[in-house]
Amino acid sequence: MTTQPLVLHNYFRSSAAYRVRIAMNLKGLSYDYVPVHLTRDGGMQFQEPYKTKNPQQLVPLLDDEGFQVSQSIAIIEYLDEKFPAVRLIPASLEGRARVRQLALAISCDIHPLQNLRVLKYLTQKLGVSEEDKTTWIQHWLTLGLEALETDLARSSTRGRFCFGDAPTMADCALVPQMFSAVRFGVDTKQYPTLQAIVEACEALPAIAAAHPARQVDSE
Ligand SMILES: N[C@@H](CCC(=O)N[C@@H](CS)C(=O)NCC(=O)O)C(=O)O
Repeated sequence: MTTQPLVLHNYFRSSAAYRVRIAMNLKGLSYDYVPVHLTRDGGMQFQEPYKTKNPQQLVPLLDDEGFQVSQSIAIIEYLDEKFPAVRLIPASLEGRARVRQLALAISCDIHPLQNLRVLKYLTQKLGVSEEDKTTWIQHWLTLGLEALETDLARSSTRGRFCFGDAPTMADCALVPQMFSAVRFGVDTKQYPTLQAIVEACEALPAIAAAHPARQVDSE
């Protein structure tokens, strides 16, 4: 039994943290929300005590009674194994591979290219204009989401959600990525399958409660 509360080092707008909030809410896990403001005072992720906890200087980070783990996908997998009452990773071998495939396509190949530190490097070190930065973001987002749309539209294992009729880790990744797409000016109507899945997700109170606008540090 967990005696101390789970602690999630978090930032309302972080899509990686948003993935974990969705997973924890779906599992009914309460947690202490520790905000790590990514831009204020140069970014709290670069300052103590956070940078010692996570040398990657990225959010999220989960602390479970002193056991600390970063990387949203590793965190969700950890929580899924530790708290199996509500599963976010399917039981079948093929199902597990499929859900990981979708979650990793988003978290490894779409999201990192529009991460704050990458965008700062483009503008501050390489002198890329704000306009070209937006072109960069929209290019990589569109490429990634188009592929996901094609894949999910023809998928025989898609249900109301990315895999079947209950949300999985793939949905935990998709919802924040589509939120970011809207934020960065991508027209998500081009992706009807993805949009329908996101609408099904957002109809669930657990997922709606994880939205950036509903967090304690929301601005
Ligand atoms: N692969 C990591 C990505 C973590 C990540 O990139 N977090 C972003 C927010 S979404 C961050 O902390 N950025 C801070 C920065 O770029 O300085 C995960 O899935 O947890």
